[in-house]
Amino acid sequence: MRLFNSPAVTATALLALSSGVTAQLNQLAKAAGKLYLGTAIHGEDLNDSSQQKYLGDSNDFGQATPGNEMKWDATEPNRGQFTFGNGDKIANFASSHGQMLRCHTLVWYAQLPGWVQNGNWDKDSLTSVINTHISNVVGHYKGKCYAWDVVNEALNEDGSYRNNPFLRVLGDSYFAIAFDAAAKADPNTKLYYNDYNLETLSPKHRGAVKIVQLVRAAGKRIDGVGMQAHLIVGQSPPPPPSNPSCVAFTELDIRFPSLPATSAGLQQQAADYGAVTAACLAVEGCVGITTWGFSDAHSWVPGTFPGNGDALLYDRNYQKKPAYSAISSILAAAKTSGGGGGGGTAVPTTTLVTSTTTATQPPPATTTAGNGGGGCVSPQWAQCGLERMQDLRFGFDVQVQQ
Ligand code: 9MR
Repeated sequence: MRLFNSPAVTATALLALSSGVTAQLNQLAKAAGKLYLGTAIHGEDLNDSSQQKYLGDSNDFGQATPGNEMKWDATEPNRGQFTFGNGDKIANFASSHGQMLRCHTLVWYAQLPGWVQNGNWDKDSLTSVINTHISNVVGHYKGKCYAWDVVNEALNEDGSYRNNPFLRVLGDSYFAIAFDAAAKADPNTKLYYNDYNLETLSPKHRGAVKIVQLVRAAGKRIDGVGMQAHLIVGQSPPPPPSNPSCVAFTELDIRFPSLPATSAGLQQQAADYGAVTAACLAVEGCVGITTWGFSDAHSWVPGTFPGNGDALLYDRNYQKKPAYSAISSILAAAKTSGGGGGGGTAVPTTTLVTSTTTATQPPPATTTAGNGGGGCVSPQWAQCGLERMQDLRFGFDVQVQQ
């Protein structure tokens, strides 16, 4: 099933390539009005000098997300004992290479230490555990994280809440508890709900809308929704129609369901990457794209989906794949005169590869932000306008409540 209009992407890509695209991905993303193009960095990557060269090149990757090092099992393996060494290495690497940091993640059913998983909690004690965890971890990184994935993967595919220790004890109140704690610990970081399979108007997508509404109805701040975008070559769903719903692609990779990839397959993958890029460009509220790693030599995919793989932008020998060129070309074609402000992109119609991505754009935001009435809380990220989720009408068919 090929849902993207690949020929349009390919034509645009070829056009831009023939005009000679030499700038790198993050440079191009900023010139096209986005805040960043970034990558996940796993701690072990930094022990490998050959990877460091690519991961630290902020012209390509202007933003970093720690793959594992800020998760609960890494930061509070035992109750009240906080360990930040590995997270700090990534935060320091990002900072010394001039990269923004997306911090990941606070409340998640996975990589949750046994003491949380198996504790005999009641509402008060688990609330206290969440508050302590978040205030310490977010507090430790205060001022360093452009965004935090506050709650991760809390939905089943049918849009219902995933069974986890937090839901079992606290019901759906744990969302507001977590977002409130994060907001208090760092008023300037963007607070995201992050999940996979939100890229279509599915029941799960509507579940994410419900979470946004729930948190806001409780009077707490939630700034964005991360679409992880772990996709499959040739099956990548188009972005939601007429709906500038996502505010970031947070873990993008597009895997082959079987290997080796053919050269036609690599072209399809390039088209799919191009289409995701075009989708972000077409949506003013989409601040940036993060790929989950950069090289096919280092990816979570084969370990989780045996036989699948080659999902990233560089091959196993660190050579750029057609996917890299496709992103580069689409971004180059979308270059704006202003650049770098996050949003406000002017996308040539030739790059709007599917009509479904031509969303009704909210007017560019200037002064006030939606943010639960909080105003522009984060001017240093030049991102105030992107807080206007009420304008983004997250969820397409449901107005986000203030
Ligand atoms: O990349 C991470 C990998 O190293 C871990 O083994 C895995 C364990 O859960 O988590 C991976 O990252 C996940 C991310 O935190 C949340 N979305 C799915 C990612 C890929 O599994």
